[in-house]
Amino acid sequence: MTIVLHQFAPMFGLPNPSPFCLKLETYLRMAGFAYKVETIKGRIKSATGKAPHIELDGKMFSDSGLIIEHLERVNGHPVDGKLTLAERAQSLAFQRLMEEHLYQAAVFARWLDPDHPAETSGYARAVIGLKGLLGKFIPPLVQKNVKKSIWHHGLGRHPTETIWKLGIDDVTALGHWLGARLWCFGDKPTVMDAVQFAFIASIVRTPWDFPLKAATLKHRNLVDHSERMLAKYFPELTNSNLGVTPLA
Ligand SMILES: N[C@@H](CCC(=O)N[C@@H](CS)C(=O)NCC(=O)O)C(=O)O
Repeated sequence: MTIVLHQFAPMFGLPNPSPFCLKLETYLRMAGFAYKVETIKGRIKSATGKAPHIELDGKMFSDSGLIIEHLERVNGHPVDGKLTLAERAQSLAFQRLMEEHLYQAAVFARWLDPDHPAETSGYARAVIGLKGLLGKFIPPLVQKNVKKSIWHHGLGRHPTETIWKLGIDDVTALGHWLGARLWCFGDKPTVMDAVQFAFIASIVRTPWDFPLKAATLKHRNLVDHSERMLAKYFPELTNSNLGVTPLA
């Protein structure tokens, strides 16, 4: 089986600034699949126009969740195979919480945080990666589109403090649910661990401060879980812990 993973370039000391790319790459390592990375430059060439996507034996697949479902099915469920049906239901519900709701608050932080205009436009320029005049004019247009898409989702129609509160509620639910456990289910990581790692690391590694990050840092169990995942699946990055000083 030959897998080519198309994703963005690494950033913030993480394998990827995109939680969906980080989730999928983590899954490939959890399942023990060999893969090659192609860095996306310019337009994303997947069927959905979103990253990540993979070529599997020459055929294109998009959407991290659908890709994982496919790889699990055709390879005897190497990662989530031992979960009970009730655990699968919980895993799916929390994945949806992170990917369909918390994600919007994280995107707001990265692209639109009103208290950090210089940082968010610097991030937009870095991710888009264009130079010269295009590099000056395109990133603000993309930021405008991001604002529109969060508004269409609904979260973006709230005042800023409500957006932070709604994201913080998601992280609080995750923190309380994980409690003192090492992994989300049982004695080894599953797909939900990959998703939780990707989202928590994306929030706490964003290199400026915002209320969602401050609240996430208070959930040491979630930050420790992310560090455990990073050390286990990306040992080449272990020297750079999540860049977080332990809370007293
Ligand atoms: N459901 C998709 C979501 C992927 C997604 O939203 N990717 C973002 C990066 S984090 C993207 O490609 N955004 C570019 C765009 O929307 O044009 C998945 O699981 O792969």
